[in-house]
Amino acid sequence: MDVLDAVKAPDLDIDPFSVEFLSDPHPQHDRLRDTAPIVHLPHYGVWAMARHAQVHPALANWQVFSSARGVGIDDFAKGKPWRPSSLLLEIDPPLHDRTRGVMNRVLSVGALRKMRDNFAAKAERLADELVERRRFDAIHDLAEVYPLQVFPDAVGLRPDGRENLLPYGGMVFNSFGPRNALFERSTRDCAPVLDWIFAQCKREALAPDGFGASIWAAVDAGEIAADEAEVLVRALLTAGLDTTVIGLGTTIHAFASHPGQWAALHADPSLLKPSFDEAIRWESPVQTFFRTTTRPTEVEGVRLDEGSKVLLFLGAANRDPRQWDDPTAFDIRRKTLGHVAFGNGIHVCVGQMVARLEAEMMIGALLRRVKSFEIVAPPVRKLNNTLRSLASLQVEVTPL
Ligand code: QZP
Repeated sequence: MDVLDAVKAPDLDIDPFSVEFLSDPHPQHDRLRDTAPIVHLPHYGVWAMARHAQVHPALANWQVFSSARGVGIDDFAKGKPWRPSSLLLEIDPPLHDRTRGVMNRVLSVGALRKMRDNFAAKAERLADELVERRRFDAIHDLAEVYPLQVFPDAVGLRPDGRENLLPYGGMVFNSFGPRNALFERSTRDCAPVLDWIFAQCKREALAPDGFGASIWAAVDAGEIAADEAEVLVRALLTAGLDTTVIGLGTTIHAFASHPGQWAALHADPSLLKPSFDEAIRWESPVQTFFRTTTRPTEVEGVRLDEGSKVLLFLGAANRDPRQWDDPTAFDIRRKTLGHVAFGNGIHVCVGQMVARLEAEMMIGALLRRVKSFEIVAPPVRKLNNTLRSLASLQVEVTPL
């Protein structure tokens, strides 16, 4: 397009990291999507895309929409990242493909097969205990418990200190946003948490049979260096807990607030696995990520300079009425192909098989015991610059 024809992205005077926005993002997502295919947020000097037709292809176009300058609001080209940058998330090919190749193998279906029995046994036991109690907090007593019972063992972490894992994730996901009160509060006393996390990434700290040891085996195979192995173990510890805790919590919230869908799952248990995709489409645990343009580009006639930060609204794309029929409905029979809750393209979630296995085991264990859920107190939200989650969801179950 001729530069004279270039259109200007409309300004939207919103702060997507404010308490107001994060407490109730959906009306703001409508505004973002309905205003234009790409908008400018003058509050931060960044651009934003919230329609599926722009978000999905931008995620696939790493050549232009790069991750290497950070997937948060900070531009690594202009300042030091909050933590040493990731060799997986905050990097592009060719380097990315070498580390990603290792992680693809570490988290492959074959590697997961040997975890399956333990994941199942832990889910059955927890479901027994909770259904026995009738009333419990589906977040505090279930979603925040089950992943911590299975994932750290799968990685090969020592038993003590695991209480540092969720706070660490909370910090990192807040650090993708601006230095607001959410960020400051979660990172205020971070030193002991960071010390523990970094110590667990060392070879000596990891059991010989877990995901962590598999990463270190790639050092012996000459695929990665020792300092790279540490950063990849850190990626597991960052990406593997909060996300699956929220994925489980969201799935239970979806079913508890849509009793007809739980009945539909009872009627057709083959919908168990698809229902997890629908839950994370409906309320995406990871709401946003930034990319940075590697060169001047154009989106629907809008010129972006090289080095533009672009905020991609995954959660809004997953509810775009231009893409989905009745997008606010939680419908486990829906075809969810193309949802971006796990991203899209080369950075698509490498741990998604672990998340899917946890959900299949835990929701399946509940399905065999619970006839219906009743939400007995207003759900309480937990705010984070990147994650959409609940702090509490009090439920009462009716056993089968
Ligand atoms: C976090 C890393 C939802 C994802 C962005 C989670 C995530 C993935 C990778 C890393 C961190 O490589 O450190």
